[in-house]
Amino acid sequence: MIRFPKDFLWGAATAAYQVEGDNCHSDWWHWEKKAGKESSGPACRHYDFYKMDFDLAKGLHHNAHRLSIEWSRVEPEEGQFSAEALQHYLDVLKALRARQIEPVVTLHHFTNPAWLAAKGAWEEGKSVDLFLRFADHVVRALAGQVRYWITINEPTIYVSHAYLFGVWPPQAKSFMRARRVERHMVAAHIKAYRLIHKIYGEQRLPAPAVSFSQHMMALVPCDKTLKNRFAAWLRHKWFNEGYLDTFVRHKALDFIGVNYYSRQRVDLKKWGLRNLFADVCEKNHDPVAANSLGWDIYPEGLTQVLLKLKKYKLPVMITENGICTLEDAQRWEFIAAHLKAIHRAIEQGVLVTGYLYWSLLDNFEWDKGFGPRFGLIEMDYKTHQRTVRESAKKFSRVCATGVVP
Ligand code: IFM
Repeated sequence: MIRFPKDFLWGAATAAYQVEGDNCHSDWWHWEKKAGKESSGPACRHYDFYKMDFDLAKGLHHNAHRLSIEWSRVEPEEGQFSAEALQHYLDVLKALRARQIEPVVTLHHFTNPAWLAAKGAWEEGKSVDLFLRFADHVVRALAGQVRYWITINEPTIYVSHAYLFGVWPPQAKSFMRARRVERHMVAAHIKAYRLIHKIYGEQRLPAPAVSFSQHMMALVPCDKTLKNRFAAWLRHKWFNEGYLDTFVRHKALDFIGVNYYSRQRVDLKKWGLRNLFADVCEKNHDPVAANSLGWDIYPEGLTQVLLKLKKYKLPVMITENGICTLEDAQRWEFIAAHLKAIHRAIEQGVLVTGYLYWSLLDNFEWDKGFGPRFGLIEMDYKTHQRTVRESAKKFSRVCATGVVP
């Protein structure tokens, strides 16, 4: 039996575009149609049904919930801020508070307003100021309800998918463009961090806790050769720790948000920048179970990455961890194994403060559409009926007691 600390945050995470539905002013809305991808359409209709979803979360003993603010709803046209959208998000946060659920609020989770995308999105130098203006409106309106802020979700994933691999809008494959976007996102986080603290000071609110969510992978050399050990080390530095090091240097993190899903087995094919960052082992040695998207399930990797965060001397919140599967029993096994992995890191001195499962609901998995099922709650996309899965009920016992059987 494993017992977690008393004040631990337990819950689940979502992102606006993936659950709300009808985000027609977003760049993704236009891109998914242009690229012939599955359309997000009404998604889970969470924009309308958020109270019902929070009742379900409350019933499952969640005491925390991560959500994101859709920039394109708050600022559908450049410089025009929607009082109605801001009021909506205020109502959403009050609905969480009324249920004693602590909100964790993300400002940027992959999507941009279509007007920003038309200007070149984050490639554009002005994107930093435009993001800050948006953040200023949102934080001033919502500060009274929020303690935990995530400025940007998974910048490494956003930059690599949109600007290196070319699978997300704007489908670029350019190292130079990726670097520009990365530079702007780094500046945006640092400035947003300071802005959020400033607004809380002005509003005489207790200090907020501000971070970003870092997608971390266990990067494991596929054999003991020096080249693969070196490549795995370098990739860890770049992929897992690049942003972290910069933000820590600028004193722009109050905690570390970790999104963890899987491992990558590093097998360097030849010496080249692309190879160093992308080569993976294709041999079927050391096989493990995988989720329905083929990602290796590797709970021990979570202990490994958490232990590597010890040097930053900051609290860590697991802002995402989850599995897409059609076998719900596998979901509970996944959760239990990862909670044990987190506990092992806590025992070794890592201060982990919360666990937010990805995701509360089945939802729109970006270019993969609605196929992957990550939810604690099953979604019938025709009727929008919600059904609580058995894994959710098992996880709810952990949320209620802090004990993993
Ligand atoms: O659905 C995504 C989420 O938007 C960001 N983190 C990973 C999840 C699963 O792919």
